Amino acid sequence: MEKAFYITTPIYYVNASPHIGHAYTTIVADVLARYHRLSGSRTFFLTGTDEHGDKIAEAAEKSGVTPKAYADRISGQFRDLWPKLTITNDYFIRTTDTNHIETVQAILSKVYDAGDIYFGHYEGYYCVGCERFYTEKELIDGKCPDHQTEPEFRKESNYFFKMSKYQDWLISHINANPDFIRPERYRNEVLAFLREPLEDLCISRPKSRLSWGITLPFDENYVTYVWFDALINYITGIGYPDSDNFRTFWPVAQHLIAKDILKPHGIYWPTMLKAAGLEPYKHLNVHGYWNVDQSKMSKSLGNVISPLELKDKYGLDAFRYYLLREMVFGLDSSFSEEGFVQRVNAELANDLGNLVSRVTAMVMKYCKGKIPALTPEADAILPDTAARVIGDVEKSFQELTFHKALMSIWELINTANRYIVENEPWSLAKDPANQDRLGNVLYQLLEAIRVVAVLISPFMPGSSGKILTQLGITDPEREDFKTIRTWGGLSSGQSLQRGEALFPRIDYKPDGGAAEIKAIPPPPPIKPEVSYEDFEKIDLRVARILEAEVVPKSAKLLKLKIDIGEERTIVAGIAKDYKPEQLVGKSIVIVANLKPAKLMGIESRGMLLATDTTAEGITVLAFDREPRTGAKVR
Ligand code: ME8
Repeated sequence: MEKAFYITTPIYYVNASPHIGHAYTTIVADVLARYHRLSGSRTFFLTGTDEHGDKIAEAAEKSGVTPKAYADRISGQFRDLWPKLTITNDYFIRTTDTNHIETVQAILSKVYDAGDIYFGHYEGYYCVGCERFYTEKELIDGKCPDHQTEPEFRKESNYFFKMSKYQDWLISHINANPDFIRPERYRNEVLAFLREPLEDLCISRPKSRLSWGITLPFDENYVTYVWFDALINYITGIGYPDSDNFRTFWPVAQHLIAKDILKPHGIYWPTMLKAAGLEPYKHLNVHGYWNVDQSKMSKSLGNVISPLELKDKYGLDAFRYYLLREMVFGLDSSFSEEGFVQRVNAELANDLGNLVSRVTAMVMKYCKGKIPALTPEADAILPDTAARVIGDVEKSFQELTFHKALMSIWELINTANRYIVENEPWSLAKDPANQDRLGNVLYQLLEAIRVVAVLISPFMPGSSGKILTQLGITDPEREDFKTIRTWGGLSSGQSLQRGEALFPRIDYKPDGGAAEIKAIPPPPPIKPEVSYEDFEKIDLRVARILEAEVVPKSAKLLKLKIDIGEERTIVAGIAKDYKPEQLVGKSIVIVANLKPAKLMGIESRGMLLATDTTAEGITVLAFDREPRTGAKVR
């Protein structure tokens, strides 16, 4: 049977312009869709906009336009943004589209006719930002935990969906399908909600208060509650009820969301589907928040970062790479422009960019720009690493551990970079007797680059295409997850097409300026092995910095008073990268049994651990949670 893959993003509210939170979810969906296409699956990727409800009506009123005019404008911003981020959605749905309105009414009629909708009275706390009622228990200090605003108290007669009737079914479905909601922490969160009795869901709003919505098919004085309307987009978008797409894709549906909308997706939606006689979706994939200064990035908090600005400043592929490499899917991440630049310089410009430019330059120089021959006595290291990495990347895609997929790909890149250092093609080139060996080494490197180019293609489609073109591949589209399984796919004799640098190095200036700077040499090769006993001779300890001051007349040195269970003074050459006040209170790691040394007349009893000078300067080793001072580090 043909493999099929269906991925959706949330449909975004049209009350605010897109920021990197929206861009992240949509790029993740795009990476997945591209991967599944490259693996030979029939794929459908849906995104769109959520346009009804109080929130949009309020935003439109503030702007002095009709809700529809307002929705048209912001929906257009989302629709225009996606091609600029090379998003390959198959369809863009709007909840104001006629086919969606008809589908919502059809589902409402079905559930109503089945007796699962009744008329009743409700009062409770409503957060307009979330467009939902909160129980008192869910509020923190009386406020919505997401928007940090006080919800409105509302009393209304309305229609209700008998959600409570499906509580037991939902619990058993989640228990029987451990990866229905993933990662596991969110499955547990939904199960925790379900430990309390589920209330029925209020699914209407009286037109006397809100007219911007889809009229109920059984009472024209009411419009549909925006979540009951919005969730149904996932079936409208693939042609519910009787299209070929619906039959192919609904059984494999996967939704992608952030944790803010876990409850509607984890509870309302599966029970709505059950009541409408439809199968539940296959997976709900939930990610964390992009934070800025510890707070969720959101329009209401006024701390948004624009995806287009970043893309224009640093390039699209660098932006896509950073988002997917930095965030561990499921956990929160902090956005930092400085961190972004560090990754681009170290991982893209240095590791990947230099690999491609060094290898292609050597083929130009030593092989007249033509791909050399692969001889039978080829080394195993690169094909073996490539085969393992391809397997690891595929596994990471199944588990949605995108950062791990990229780390695996970088293992192959770094192995290739080491292979250059170990085999010194420039030395082989000097001896005519070594020409076969030289050709072989360069062929292996070019093949590794071909595999890397295909593996990165879901993440960085533009750069992948450029690399494949540089390798002289005339039809890059034909390369996929199948063609890289055979080592030796490059045709000997084919000419390379050298291009410009893939990822120019960025000189980061916190005031917002960015310029290219000179290349810094790559890190030295790994040193020879040592035994565990030898390693154990070095006593590493957690130290807390008590005081820090500049060493007079020295540009590089700082004098640090530290606590490792006893007080000591150490001197560290980090003054160019750290100000004394940034260090006080920090926990670091020191070598506690290094022979004391005098630096500028001060005795240093120990040495702190930090990176060599890199393009980003020196980075001191620190902890991700507070360790015990003096603890041994191994
Ligand atoms: O909730 N970090 O729309 P919305 C990560 N219309 N992702 C973020 C984010 C952040 N700081 N901020 C937003 C809605 N997102 C409803 C959805 S679906 C039937 C209806 C992303 O515009 C993330 O995907 O508030 C989150 O779930 C979504 O935007 C919320 O978008």
